[in-house]
Amino acid sequence: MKVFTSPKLSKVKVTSDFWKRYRELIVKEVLPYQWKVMNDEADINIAEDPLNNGNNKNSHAVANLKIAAGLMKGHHYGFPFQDTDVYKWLEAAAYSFGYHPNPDLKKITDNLIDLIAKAQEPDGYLSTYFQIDAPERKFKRLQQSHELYTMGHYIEAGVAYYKATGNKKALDIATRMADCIDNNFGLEEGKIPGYDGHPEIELALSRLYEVTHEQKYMDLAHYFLKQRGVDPAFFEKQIKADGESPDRDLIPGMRDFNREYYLAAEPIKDQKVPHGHAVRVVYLCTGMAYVARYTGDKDLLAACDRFWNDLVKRQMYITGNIGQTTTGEAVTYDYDLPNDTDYGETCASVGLSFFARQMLHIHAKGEYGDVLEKELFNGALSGMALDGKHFFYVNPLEADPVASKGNPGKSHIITHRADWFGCACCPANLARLIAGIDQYLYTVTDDAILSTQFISNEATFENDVKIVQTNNFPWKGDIHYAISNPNQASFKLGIRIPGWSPKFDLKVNDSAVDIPNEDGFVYIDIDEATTNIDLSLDMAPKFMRASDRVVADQNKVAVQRGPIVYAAEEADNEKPLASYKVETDKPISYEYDENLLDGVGTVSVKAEKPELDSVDDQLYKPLIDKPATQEVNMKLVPYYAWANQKDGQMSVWLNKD
Ligand code: FUB
Ligand code: ZN
Repeated sequence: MKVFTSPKLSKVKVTSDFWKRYRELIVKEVLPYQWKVMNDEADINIAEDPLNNGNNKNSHAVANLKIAAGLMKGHHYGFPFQDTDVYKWLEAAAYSFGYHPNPDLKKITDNLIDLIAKAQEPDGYLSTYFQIDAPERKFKRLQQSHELYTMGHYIEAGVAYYKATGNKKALDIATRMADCIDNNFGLEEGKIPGYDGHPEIELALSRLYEVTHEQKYMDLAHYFLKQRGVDPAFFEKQIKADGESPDRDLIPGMRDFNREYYLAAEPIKDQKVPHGHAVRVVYLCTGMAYVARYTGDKDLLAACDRFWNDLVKRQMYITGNIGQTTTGEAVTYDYDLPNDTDYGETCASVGLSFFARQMLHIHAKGEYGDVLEKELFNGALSGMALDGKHFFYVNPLEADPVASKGNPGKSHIITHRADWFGCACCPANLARLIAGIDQYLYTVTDDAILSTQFISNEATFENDVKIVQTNNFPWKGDIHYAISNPNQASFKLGIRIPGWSPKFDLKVNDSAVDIPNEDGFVYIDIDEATTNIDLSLDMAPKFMRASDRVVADQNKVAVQRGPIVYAAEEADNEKPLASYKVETDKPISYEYDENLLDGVGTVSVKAEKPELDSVDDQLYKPLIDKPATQEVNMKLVPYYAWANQKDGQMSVWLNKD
């Protein structure tokens, strides 16, 4: 019997035109712009952020670090987790060096590492809010403090920076932080038997473990996951001890959310479905998946599967966005998927991408690659404008500037991307996802290399194995793989068959082959010196419907072609968009327009459009008085690119005939 052993992955170079444009944008626009903003040197309007209550102060994120380092005088400004904007940016910069070496930027980031090292306390602690303004309250109000979340974000950045540049100081800061946390948390006498209100440290410690191979970091991550919810009153007890008066709150209103909101009402193994704040959910899930993978903890593994199923099968928008309500930026309940009041935070999509990537390591199932692809090409990507300098925090599926202005219940929905936010967690989070996209293309298991995404790339593996994938995805579905294997190693290549293309044609060395689809992958045995594979996917545009349990999408259709979900905009279709009735029995046409929105495939559907009632008409009338209608074309653009034309209504789900 042949033995298949997967060669280890060494490097992936992204060659996709679609992603090369975004990744160059990260280097040329996004990173410089965000650095300016965080140094308070950009001319921006934060007051536009509806969640910022008209406050137009600058970011102050770098200044906070300077004050903590003793290089500047002043108070902390911003959220207690303001430092994390800088760390996510640093992580994105680290990934960008992998495809775009940039000595000028590297000077800035090396100096930033020095600054962070100066700001760090001798015992490894670093959270500038507490260092500057509340040193006596360290680790005393973990429900709200975000201290472990903040340090976790540095740990992720430090690991990434060390891996990209070899800068040992960057890693030392991370290990010293992790050691500080290890010294303070745990069930031993004198330690805090708790965890952070915002999960993140679990995934960060797992990444630290991957690079240091220090078991204590995995054990600490495991501790946080096992301990969560064991004492459901942990946060309340801390608040009691730290001072119950609401003035003692670090973030007003945070104490009003219940234990479920913090995923801490009971141990994770007993939690049936994820509750609460969407980003907390997906960060926790990512940490659970890492730790389950490295420890084999069956309870955690079962929780990963449960949470995944609930989120993806019952609470995820067709664009991949999650979080249905602005109240607490939270998930709500199964099949509750309102389109015009949803939240769909960019960070939640980034976090779901992390979770999907980890689940691919646990089970070789195409559905994780499907969700990852959905985020990359829709829900996460919509978080940034084509210019790289404007961002969405909230990603609705239906929007109307008039409603956002006139209805307070919709004021969180903005119809053009903002310069920045008072709580600016999303912009750099998306930057790190895009800059690090090369890490999402392959999953190497013991017996197979899984190619999970159709993003052109050249990947080198141990034993001189090279896989070159070429295509013009997402616009075309012809995917070519050229595999060079000069030492004739034996391994399996698993190629994902996307859920949206159950029909596909596959050729190996020009001969058609009929290989079964196993859980979303086809496996090809590779042992020749060269192998060529051609996969043709079904790129016909399709009308999609939601489960009929979703009240908000009853009698509505969306259009999807390949992984791209489409949206109608007022810029292309006379409003109101809700008045059109799409004729689903008529064909959908597709056209690639290189001059629109930096080059996009657009689709066009036929629809009936009624003449609008006069404003002087009665508001209600007998159904029999039907208005005259005419057949029109509706033009749709990819959801990720919406709000890059003139401001106006947008809708993903369209009424049907
Ligand atoms: O609480 C820290 C971050 O701020 C969360 O992850 C985001 O949802 C925003 O609330
Ligand atoms: Zn965010």
